[in-house]
Amino acid sequence: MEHVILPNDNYPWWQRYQPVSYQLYSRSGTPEQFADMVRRCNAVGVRTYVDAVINHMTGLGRVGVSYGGSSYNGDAHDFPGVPYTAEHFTPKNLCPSSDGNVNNYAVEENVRNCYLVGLTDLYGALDYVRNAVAGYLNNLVDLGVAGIRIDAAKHMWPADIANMLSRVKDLPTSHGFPAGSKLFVYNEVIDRNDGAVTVDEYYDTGMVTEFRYCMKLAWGIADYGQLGGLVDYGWGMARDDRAFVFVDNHDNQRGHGGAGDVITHKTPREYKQAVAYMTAHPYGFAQVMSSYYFTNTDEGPPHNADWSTADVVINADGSCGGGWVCEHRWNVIAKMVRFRNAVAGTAMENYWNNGGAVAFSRGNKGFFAMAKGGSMDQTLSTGLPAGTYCNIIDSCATNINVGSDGKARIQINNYEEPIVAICVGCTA
Ligand code: QV4
Ligand code: CA
Repeated sequence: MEHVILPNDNYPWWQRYQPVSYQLYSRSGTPEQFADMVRRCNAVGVRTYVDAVINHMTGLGRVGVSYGGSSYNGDAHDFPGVPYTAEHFTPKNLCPSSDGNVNNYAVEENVRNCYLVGLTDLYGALDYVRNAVAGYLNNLVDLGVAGIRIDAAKHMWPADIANMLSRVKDLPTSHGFPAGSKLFVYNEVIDRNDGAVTVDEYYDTGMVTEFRYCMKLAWGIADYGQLGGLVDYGWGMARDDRAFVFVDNHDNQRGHGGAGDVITHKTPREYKQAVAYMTAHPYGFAQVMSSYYFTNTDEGPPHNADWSTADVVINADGSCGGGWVCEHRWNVIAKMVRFRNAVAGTAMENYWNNGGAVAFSRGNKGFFAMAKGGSMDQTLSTGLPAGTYCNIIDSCATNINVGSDGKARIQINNYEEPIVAICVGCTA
């Protein structure tokens, strides 16, 4: 959507999180360009998920004109592009904080009724606001968008979100969705057992981000002995069919929300192990991060001379250039996504972990092993039917023979990509 433009801060990435209107003009282009992208992606089976910022509009003090021509004035709470005026923002008397900002995560009303870092907070209880947000979401649905991330859902009342979503129509069959398909929704709730708002409050409005998973996985990659405790319900982690998991995201990879104890592309060897373990493991719905390189944590994506977002450069070997990291194209990560799809619906079995290497099967469809130091040699139960399988990670350069007892000798000798993944029906 239209958002603030901040030339004095060199157009930081986070300017997109200060909405001006729901017109689809942004740093990335025009409504026509967006619609065209979604249409072309749907045609080849690639779905689009939109980061929907619906808790607030711009920060206080922000004044200007956005990409589509809509003006904005944060202090006056005036956003004619929607339009929203002062009456559509959370009444001051509902916010129990001295400066009007979110400053006490132990109090629910403080988290949800106050201004998150000075961002003008929409009053989601109003029919007018619910309708305006639903209008935005329905426009996305009409264009063929498959799902949304609800930004700052932790700062919204679950009942308000539920009401907004109840006004959203089914996904259009004209874009290839089966009749009756609903918008896929995941709620951004940073719950690290550190406040009044918990992930389970959002089970009725979709999936929820599970930030404890990022920490647990980072600890597990540092010390494989801890990997067995990755999913810790005793610690409040979201139930399996609601957990939205990831190794890192755009905030915690650069010290913003939920940062600390997170592995990122900056340590590629560890990162590949973390993504491999996440994708091999059945817990939750997994998201693969794709980044751009940065030195300054405010710095926006690679850009053209006019600061518009630069195209992604694809090198001859399929990797990215021009400042784009493209983790999703890294060999291990792309291959492990194939593994996850091949074993979907199966349980984790035959779990084995000696502190330096870990292995498990996924039902009778796949088997995964990973060695922290780069090598292992163990005979293990694979859960698979007897036969010869090939390691998809090294593009089938090595074979693994599973005997009639379901066991196989698992050897790893690869420092950079110390992983074996075999699955029924998987080839190079
Ligand atoms: C400044 C001062 C405030 C002051 C305000 C008054 O810091 O004290 O009250 O001015 O005018 C930017 C600046 C921030 C500035 C604010 C408002 O960094 O300094 O406040 O704008 O002008 C992203 C960035 C933020 C950025 C925001 C809006 O991370 O730095 O703030 O975009 O541009 C919590 C939440 C969680 C949130 C996380 C970051 O529970 O929901 O913090 N995560 C999501 C997104 C995140 C985004 C937002 C929410 C806001 O993932 O990227 O914040 O939409 O954990
Ligand atoms: Ca709010």
